[in-house]
Amino acid sequence: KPSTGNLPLDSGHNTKNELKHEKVHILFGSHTGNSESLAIDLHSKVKDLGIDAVISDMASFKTRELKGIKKLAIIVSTHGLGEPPVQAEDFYRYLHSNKAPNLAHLQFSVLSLGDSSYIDFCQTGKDFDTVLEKLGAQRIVPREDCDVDYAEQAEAWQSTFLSAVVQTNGQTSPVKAENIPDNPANKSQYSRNNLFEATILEKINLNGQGSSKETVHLELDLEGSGIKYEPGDALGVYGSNSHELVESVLHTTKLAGEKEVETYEGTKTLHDALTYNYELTPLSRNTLSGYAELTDNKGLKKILEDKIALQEYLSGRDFLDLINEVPYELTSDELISILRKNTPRMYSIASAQDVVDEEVHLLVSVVRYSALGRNKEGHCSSTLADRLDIGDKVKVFVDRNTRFKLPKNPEVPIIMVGPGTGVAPFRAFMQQREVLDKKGPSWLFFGDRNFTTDFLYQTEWQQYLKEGVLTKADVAFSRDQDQKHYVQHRMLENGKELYEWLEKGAHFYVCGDAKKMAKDVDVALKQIIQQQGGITIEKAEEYVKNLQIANRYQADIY
Ligand code: 2AM
Repeated sequence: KPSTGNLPLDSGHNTKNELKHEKVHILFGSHTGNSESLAIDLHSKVKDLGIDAVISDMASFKTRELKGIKKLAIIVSTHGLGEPPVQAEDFYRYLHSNKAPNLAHLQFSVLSLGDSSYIDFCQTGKDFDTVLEKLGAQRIVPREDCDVDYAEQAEAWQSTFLSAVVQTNGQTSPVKAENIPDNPANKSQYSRNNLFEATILEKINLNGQGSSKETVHLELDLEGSGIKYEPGDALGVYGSNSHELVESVLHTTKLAGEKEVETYEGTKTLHDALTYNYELTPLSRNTLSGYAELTDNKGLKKILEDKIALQEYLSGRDFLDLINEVPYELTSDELISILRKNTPRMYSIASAQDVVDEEVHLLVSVVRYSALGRNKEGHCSSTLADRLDIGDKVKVFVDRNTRFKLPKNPEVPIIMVGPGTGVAPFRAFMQQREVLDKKGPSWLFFGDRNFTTDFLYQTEWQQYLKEGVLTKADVAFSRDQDQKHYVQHRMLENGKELYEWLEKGAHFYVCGDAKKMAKDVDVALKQIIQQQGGITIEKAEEYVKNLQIANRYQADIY
């Protein structure tokens, strides 16, 4: 049975309560647990209004129940690549299949979470919204598409949804939604709504000289913040734009940096607003579309109509490229109105508090490339690498990930696949297990380009192996020989043993690149199960599906 965390699931058969209102059903499809915590919050708010409510994750929801549901709230996140979270896959497919029922009796609204730096922003939420309407259901309040910093928008949607629920029941008491709860175990005053400024204690480039990569290990001080996190959680970090990029934008737009502008954080100079409050890189779809409207440029509008052309256009471009290519005299207010609000980047935490106490460690891959004749860099990774030093402060918050967690029982075996920065949460896992007397076996698959320069945390893994905290480690250095060696090749070579671990109840974790690596690892896993289990590929897929449902296959991929 799928786990719903610590959530007491309402049976839906509560006949003792004679409520005159229609019951509200809340369905969530969570990727990292944000949709889940918003759903839990909505559930309690509906109940506070004296209205019966049922909450369920999409994976364990029985679709035949749809017939009896009158009011439905869907809270769902979109995977970075525009796909539904694993938890939502089956329900998503069902609604889009020819088995989907007529839903004329149903009123609904969708709250979707996503990241607007991806082209398929909130696609899963949009799809649910469209398909429910197509099946005859009526929208009670419009869908809300939330960006990474979702708190405000989610609160606004919740408030309108609750008002509508009350009104459609013939009751008109005003409804006020309070703040979205943060981590319930976290008694800290700091949250994504009240950022903590952490001091950088340590900063080391882990790659050796001559490496083609730059991967920075950071230690941040949380002292006095009361902030708590668990292995598997991520840290939201706010970056800034480089002085050169801001100056170039000011130069091209011929706007004065000293001019005062109204930002979402009050009045600031344009220079500061462009440095700290808005994003200039990468170019976002919304910024492009805002600029296309302002300039009324036919070429840009055409690009925006075609997904492939858009993807290609946005790739490697930043705002400076755009204003150089399509000149237009922007006012400072226009400029600010089309730029993306500074949005945090999420980094998987690389430490456990049982070991590092009031610190948090991160592993950050520094993004640098050259495109359209200029050197470019990642907004946040270059802030951490170039613009902040030991002793400087950076704004952070903990982003809980309830869907990437060590097994509750520390004796359960774990298999960890984490090439590149994907290894970060596994360092946290090992720290967490290091302090325990009894612990189960653990197996790490790590990969990177070159052994001599890119073996991240090499001595720590060796120490963990020696101490028996880590049972096995297999590494794949892709560029030390002519042929590519990847983590999935190491998995396949060890197929027999890996399958034995799974059969013994091991949890399987994968962290890192979503576009290729995690997909290839998934294919390898299925192949191993098929071969070693002597079953068909369909049965192997079912085996993997069951691992997912049992929360024994967890992915933190980006
Ligand atoms: P490459 O850069 O030589 O292709 C961490 O980035 C490591 O993951 C690198 O060794 C990188 O290899 C490797 N990698 C790239 N694509 C991968 C894939 N599809 N599956 C597994 N590892 C991959």
